[in-house]
Amino acid sequence: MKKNIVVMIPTYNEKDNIIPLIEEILALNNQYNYQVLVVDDNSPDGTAQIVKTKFGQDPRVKTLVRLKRRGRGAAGIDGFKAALRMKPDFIIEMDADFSHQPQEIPRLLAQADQADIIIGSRFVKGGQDNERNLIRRVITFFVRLYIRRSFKIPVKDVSSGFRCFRPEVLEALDLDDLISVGPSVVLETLYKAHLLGFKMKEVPITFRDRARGQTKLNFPLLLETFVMSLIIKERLKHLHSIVGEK
Ligand SMILES: Nc1nc2c(ncn2[C@@H]2O[C@H](COP(=O)(O)OP(=O)(O)O)[C@@H](O)[C@H]2O)c(=O)[nH]1
Ligand SMILES: [Mg+2]
Repeated sequence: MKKNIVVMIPTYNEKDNIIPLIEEILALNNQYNYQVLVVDDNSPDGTAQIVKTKFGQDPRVKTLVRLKRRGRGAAGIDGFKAALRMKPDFIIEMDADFSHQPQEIPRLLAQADQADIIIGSRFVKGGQDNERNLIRRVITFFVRLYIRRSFKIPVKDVSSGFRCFRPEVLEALDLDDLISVGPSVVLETLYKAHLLGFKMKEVPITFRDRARGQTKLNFPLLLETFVMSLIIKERLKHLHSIVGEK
């Protein structure tokens, strides 16, 4: 029996990326049954409508349109809940902008039995960060340094949003209890999973510069993410003592 894979993709104004991205995912080798779940925050550029027009009749493509609480984190949390209802064997999350390459999905899945979370990593041997923007690379460098020092998660690419989860992990995270609205969700899920004792494995990926459209990351969002990281650490302290006692 082929395994069912749900690829969950949060989108905001990705009209020029989303159709070719979905097409590449559906064209991947047929060792798995792929379903794509687009989680769109009612993008003004019509991303969700474009997906519905192109794939409305295709049972492999679902669109979740969120009207409230815009944000990468809230979208990801709602997306994971919807993905779990699709009864997958594994759930992949990835960005819509081709920074994460569809053809690398099978490489994550090939390791999926080896750990609870497989992380597409820029910073293990064989991984690459082809982000051209120097400022972005500097930000990533310091974000990683801070998170690795402060949270001590045994992972090199702690801010990677290209990951494969066993459904049991997402269930155990208690998605309703997560507080991230923005990008801090990547850290919140990873940190909580680590504290709950789930095992992680990194697989090298080549991260590419955004192909089309614009990043939604800006200075206020970065600041929000930092403040959220402090709150998340404080909130999960009780789990930390549990892990510490093991
Ligand atoms: N649903 C939703 N998706 C978002 C939001 N902000 C960013 N995204 C998506 O999250 C992914 C990563 O965002 P991006 O802007 O590329 O961030 P960057 O890679 O850190 O520059 C992309 O697929 C975006 O379309 C949001 O507010 N809502
Ligand atoms: Mg991006």
